[in-house]
Amino acid sequence: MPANLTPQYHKAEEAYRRATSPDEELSALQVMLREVPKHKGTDKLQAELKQKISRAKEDVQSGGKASGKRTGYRLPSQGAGRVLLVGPPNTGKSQLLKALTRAEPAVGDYPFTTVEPLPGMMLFEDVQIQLVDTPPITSDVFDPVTQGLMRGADLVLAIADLASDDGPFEFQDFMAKLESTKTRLGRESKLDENDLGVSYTQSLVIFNKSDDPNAGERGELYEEFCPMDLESHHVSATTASGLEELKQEIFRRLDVIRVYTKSPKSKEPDFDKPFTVKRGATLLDVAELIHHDLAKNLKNARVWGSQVHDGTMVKGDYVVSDRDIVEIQQ
Ligand SMILES: Nc1nc2c(ncn2[C@@H]2O[C@H](COP(=O)(O)OP(=O)(O)OP(=O)(O)O)[C@@H](O)[C@H]2O)c(=O)[nH]1
Ligand SMILES: [Mg+2]
Repeated sequence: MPANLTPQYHKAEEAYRRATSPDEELSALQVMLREVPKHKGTDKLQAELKQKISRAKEDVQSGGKASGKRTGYRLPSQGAGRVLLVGPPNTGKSQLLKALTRAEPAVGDYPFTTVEPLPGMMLFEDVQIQLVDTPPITSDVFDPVTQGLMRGADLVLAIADLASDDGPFEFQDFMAKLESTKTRLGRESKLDENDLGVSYTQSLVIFNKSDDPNAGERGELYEEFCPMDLESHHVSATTASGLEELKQEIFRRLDVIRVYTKSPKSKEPDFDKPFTVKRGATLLDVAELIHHDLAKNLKNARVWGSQVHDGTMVKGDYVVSDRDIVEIQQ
């Protein structure tokens, strides 16, 4: 990927990776082409973008039939980020959703219990995070809805089964299936440098059913038959072992920080529900979350937090820190 691409380019690239309709793809690609620096070093990228734009235009005209890939399926986003549970059948994806949220998915000791995505909210400290359970992926099936959700997720948890001897082989099939598509697991979320159509979403492997008496040996089988370049965690959805650590890791991976607001009229901040923004976001981004007009009319704010003296006066470009309290003045 050429250096010195603008922040707008990277933002559009992210939108392209997450696009669920031809319209969204086309508008993201058009921004990418507009933003790419025009010189010899980017000739290849420009050509690829132009080609993708003409294909996306065909797709828009045919209502998505030209590629048949995008579904336009939408699941409303909620909370500080979306975490998708995927994997081979019967590994305990639904049981994990049940253990981590208040959702009540069907859990069954047979494959293909889950037939459609089901969201639930997980509370970590005072932050709500959306988890989404999905139907299983095998060498035969990887439905386009799950594919779209994977591309759009902030984090994917690939669930592996430590209680079945078939586990490592089914996981192998699952990984091979992903490799045969353009939607893959990665150490970080990005588009492939050599093929912009291939999307990686940051992922963790979760070895579930660690309560099984033979879990240790099966773990070794995974290492032998299915080596993976991804970080992993061992948990049990039924005994809850490892789940607290998993929650912490999920929060860490979302890379969000929380900000509490305080009205100039009241003495106490509102600690009930923090606003969450990506690390590196500014006060202006926080104001935008609260209300568009607040961002438009933003002049100053006072901040209480770990990186500033109490009540420091700041402007919209102030980079917020975790657990900052801000009092916005218009
Ligand atoms: N011993 C043990 N069994 C578990 C654990 N988690 C799930 N199970 C069992 O594994 C079986 C499958 O669980 P599900 O949650 O339905 O699995 P799934 O991955 O959602 O399955 P599909 O929807 O078919 O893909 C059920 O019988 C669960 O009770 C665990 O941590 N330990
Ligand atoms: Mg299920």
